[in-house]
Amino acid sequence: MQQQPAVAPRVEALSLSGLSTIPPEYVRPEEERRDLGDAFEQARSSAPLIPIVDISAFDSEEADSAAACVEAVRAAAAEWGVMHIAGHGIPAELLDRLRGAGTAFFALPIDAKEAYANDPAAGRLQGYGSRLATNASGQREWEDYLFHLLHPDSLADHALWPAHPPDYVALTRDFGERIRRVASKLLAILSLGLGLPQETLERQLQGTQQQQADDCLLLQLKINYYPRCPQPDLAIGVEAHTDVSALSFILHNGVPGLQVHHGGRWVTARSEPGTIIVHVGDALEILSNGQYTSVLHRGLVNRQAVRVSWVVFCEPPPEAVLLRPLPELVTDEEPARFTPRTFKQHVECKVFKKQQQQQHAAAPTTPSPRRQTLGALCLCHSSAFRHLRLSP
Ligand SMILES: O=C(O)CCC(=O)C(=O)O
Repeated sequence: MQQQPAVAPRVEALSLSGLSTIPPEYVRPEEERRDLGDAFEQARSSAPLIPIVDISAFDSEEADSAAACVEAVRAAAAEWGVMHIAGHGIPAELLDRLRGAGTAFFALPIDAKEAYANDPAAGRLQGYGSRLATNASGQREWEDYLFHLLHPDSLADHALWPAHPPDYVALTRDFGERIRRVASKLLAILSLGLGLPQETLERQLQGTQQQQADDCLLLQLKINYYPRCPQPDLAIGVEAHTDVSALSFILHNGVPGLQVHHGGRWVTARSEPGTIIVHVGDALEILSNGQYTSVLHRGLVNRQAVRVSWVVFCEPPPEAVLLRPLPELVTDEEPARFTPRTFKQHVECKVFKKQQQQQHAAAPTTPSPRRQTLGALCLCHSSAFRHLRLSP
């Protein structure tokens, strides 16, 4: 049997080669292709709009404004599982410079970026990478990425962060501290939205290690780089999944591509200048006993422009927290909808379920031994593999 390379080919190199048809491993299964398409065309189609919520109103002296803000966030988290937040307090200039720094890293020649290459099979998940197929059918996604821990700073390995551009580390660290504060504010608002004291969700997510000097909520940054694709009807940038995180924050370079599933259809996120997109992830859906929705989403590609997105996953510590519906929300009428699990166990269960689905779908083909090994490795490292993308 032919050995596959341990390092996935960079999608950027494929795109720059000027190919007119994409390699078969990037062609998605027929049932998934039915509603794929060029992101620019999909963005033009009329659709309901993802809610925009101004969270600065939460700090208003007027109780009515703060209450209206809580209700708007609650409704968006419950009905959509996604919202654009305005009034987040992160200066537009910092966001622009952050985008500039990530873009400058990806503008480096591929060889220079390879100095930061990760190696998921060896357990090195941080760094520059392209997703290797871990599924039985061997399909890949049309993207390269840079992934690293962002916060707490004491746990971040700055040697893995790009040295070029020179302001990457300072800007990204500043952004991490600020997004951490936005996460706290949103968790307070979302706690009130459940009718609970505002510290409830954050306290629950921090877990038993809360007395430690380090913040126990982890932020992971993934910069997605989606090159131009000659056949966007056949490929996908990021396959449909819900995030395992509590909350995820997304910035992008204004090129459309993100789609969320709402009301039985895919809705393309618009560019809403000055806002940050926030997703509810699995951890929050579990704590809220399903009152908040972990949003199913995916990333489309297009023919004409490179898309870059910055995703920050805000997660509980892997083992110190038991994720289960908050007892205050469990009643005879609303029994617990989720089995108690640590975050790590939740991720492992999701991987296992996904592998079973894929093996079932691929039957009667038996997955190659290499893929089984990779799958097992991913399982082993799944607690660190937090950007894991899986359909529910
Ligand atoms: O690029 C985007 O907007 C979304 C990316 C995403 O969902 C992911 O990387 O998990």
